[in-house]
Amino acid sequence: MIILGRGIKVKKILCASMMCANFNSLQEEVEALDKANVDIYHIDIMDGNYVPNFGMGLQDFESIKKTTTKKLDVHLMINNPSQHINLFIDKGADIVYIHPDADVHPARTIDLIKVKGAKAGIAINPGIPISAVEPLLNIVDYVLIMTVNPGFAGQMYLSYVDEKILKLGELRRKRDYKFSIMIDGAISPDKIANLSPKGVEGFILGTSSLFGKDKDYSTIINNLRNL
Ligand code: S6P
Ligand code: MG
Repeated sequence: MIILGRGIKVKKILCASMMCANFNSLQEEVEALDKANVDIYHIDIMDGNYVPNFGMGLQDFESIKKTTTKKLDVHLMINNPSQHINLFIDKGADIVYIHPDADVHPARTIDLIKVKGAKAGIAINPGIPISAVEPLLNIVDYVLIMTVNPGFAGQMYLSYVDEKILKLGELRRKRDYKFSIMIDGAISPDKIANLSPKGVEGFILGTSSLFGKDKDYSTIINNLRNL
């Protein structure tokens, strides 16, 4: 179900970007997001090296995992991710995203993730073309297109990435690839409304659409689903 006529809703995968949550009450945050029926918890892991910031850690991951039965993804913004994927999969990560440019053997790491029983995704930075990762498209479950440079929440959406998103959708149609297209970075309601009918299934929701608003999560998620 990808391109549909007026009035028919396209199914969306709505992911809560937990680095934007209120850490003073993480458990309540997860309970409210569960109630709002988000699909996936998105956990940003950073090493202060691949990106100039530190994100969430293993303990945050574990704490969220304990509170929900929903899926957790880990977005590994770290160098040499293959060295650390066991850590997260053993603690219950359902989806692991690596940045292929951070890994000497990304294809091997993707296989490793799948052998360990998780779904594998690649995250593509704004400055990286689809052609650079084309051989991997056949073996991944998810492609996460970064619409900001990775490392920080609250940045500006980089519109030049739109062309790449559409190109990836086209390539998937042509070659019948099976991955889902996800987008991450400054995802506002209008981006969701615009890109959902164009083949993007998944949206990482941070400060641009979910957190720090004056509405409750259930109302927000419901509105986003109905866009
Ligand atoms: C950025 C990270 C993202 C952010 C998310 C925040 O490096 O991978 O997942 O947490 O983009 O959303 P927003 O709406 O504040 O940009
Ligand atoms: Mg992310």
